[in-house]
Amino acid sequence: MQAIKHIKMLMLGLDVSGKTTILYKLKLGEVVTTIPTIGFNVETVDYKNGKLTVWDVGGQDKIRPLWRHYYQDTQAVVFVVDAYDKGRMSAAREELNILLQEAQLQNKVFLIYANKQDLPNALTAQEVAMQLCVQAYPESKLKVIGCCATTGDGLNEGLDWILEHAEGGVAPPASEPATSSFSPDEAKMMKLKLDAIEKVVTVLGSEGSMFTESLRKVLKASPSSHIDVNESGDVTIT
Ligand SMILES: Nc1nc2c(ncn2[C@@H]2O[C@H](COP(=O)(O)OP(=O)(O)OP(=O)(O)O)[C@@H](O)[C@H]2O)c(=O)[nH]1
Ligand SMILES: [Mg+2]
Repeated sequence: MQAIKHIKMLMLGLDVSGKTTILYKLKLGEVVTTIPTIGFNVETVDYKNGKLTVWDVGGQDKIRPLWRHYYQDTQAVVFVVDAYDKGRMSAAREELNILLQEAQLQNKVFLIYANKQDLPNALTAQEVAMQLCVQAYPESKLKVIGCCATTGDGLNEGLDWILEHAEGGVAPPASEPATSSFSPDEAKMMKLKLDAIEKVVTVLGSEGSMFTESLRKVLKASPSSHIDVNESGDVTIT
């Protein structure tokens, strides 16, 4: 029997690109009605010999500075593009470039889902690759795959590529949302992230506190020190 490969996948991309739809299509095999994600969703997906922890983080521009709080322990970045939204290809390219240059994400594999292939005149995977200027990357590092989250077409092809190319471990990644205990350092880090997120989402209104409440439960975190965060998501603790 093949050993189980544990992979933390971080799914990012502009808002409305289809990340949450992809997450629940993978997890439940169903199309769910989504609302814009404030914060994140996380699910574990069993696929072939992989146990994939898939983090789906909201992509609205106001909350993009928070993406970097999720980089740690990531083995595969899944960048979702709305292939129908030609007007925002350059914005997608800018965000992707930031990720590709990020120190913590060096040596990680990047899967790009060119989503919404069901819509008329959506850009093909090849056209998306051109728009994002990523044709020069070797296929073992970065791959663009056309998909449709609502039918599921192309999604498994992407997971196959990740299973083949992501490093993965035999034990769960440290940040898997287990109900078991975190080490003191991990707990401190998660609390920092939590408070940073909470500060920023206050600008978004009441949805912000709803999601941090559920996050607190998962992390068994409680507020203590004074946390400050600036507009780019930098955190100081006093
Ligand atoms: N036609 C079509 N619509 C899709 C597809 N995938 C997602 N959508 C629709 O696109 C809209 C946005 O989908 P979400 O999954 O909420 O997008 P998201 O990337 O999670 O957005 P944020 O949470 O704001 O970052 C929804 O109305 C989905 O039904 C697809 O493959 N085809
Ligand atoms: Mg979402």
